[in-house]
Amino acid sequence: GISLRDKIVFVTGASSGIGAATALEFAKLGAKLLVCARRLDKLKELEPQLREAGAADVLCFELDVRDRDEVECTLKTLPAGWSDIEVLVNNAGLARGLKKLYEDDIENWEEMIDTNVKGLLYVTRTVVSGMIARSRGHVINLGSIAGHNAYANGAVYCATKAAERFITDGLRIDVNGTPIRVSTVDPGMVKTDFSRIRFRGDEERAGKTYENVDPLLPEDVADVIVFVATRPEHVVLQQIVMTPVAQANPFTLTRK
Ligand code: 8X3
Repeated sequence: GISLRDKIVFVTGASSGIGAATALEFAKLGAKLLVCARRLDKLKELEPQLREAGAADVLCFELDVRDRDEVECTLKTLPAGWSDIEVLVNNAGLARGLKKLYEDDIENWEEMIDTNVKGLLYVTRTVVSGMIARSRGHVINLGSIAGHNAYANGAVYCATKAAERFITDGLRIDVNGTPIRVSTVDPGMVKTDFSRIRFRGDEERAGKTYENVDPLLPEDVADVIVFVATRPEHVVLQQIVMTPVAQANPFTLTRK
């Protein structure tokens, strides 16, 4: 595959889970890691690990992708040497709640739509305009099997991931004719803070999600993201769907 040594890789939501694992995998390739999250303290804990793993350099900053002005301002005024983003991994995202649509908490919807859809758009708009100007770059979005099938009590989360899938496809069409590549990696069950966040700290309910099943690990997804990013420049892996073997789709899961 192609080398990402000294190339800038930007990962959003890098403080934990798939984002942190992905930053670490790119660090091993000697990339320059540009990482953001809402929790700067968590990122600061990750920074020495990224350096130790081989990152050419690391720049951590606090960013809430929902804040449109903050996204634009921060990304347009990156320090010297940090603006030529080669790979953007749009990882920031979350699920909130698992309830019937007509009983669900509207605040949960706002948070998911603002982060998973609007936040992704804000970051993409800003970063891709630079990629177009430089005539190079790769956007890798985090989708989900939830974007392929709606499941019970997850209508809005699934809708945000379906939106992500179509935004990815639409963007790929819009950059067609340029060297820019656009991909989506769509995992099923991954063992991260996903369920703890979805269930707002209800550890028992969150734990049950991963009981008696070998879920994907964040590193499994990071591995695939790095594979996607390192294909020869004429190759684009448009969409990768990956699940634990025990999971065929969101509602067909066999527990041991
Ligand atoms: C996470 C996968 O199926 O739990 O996006 O929604 S699922």
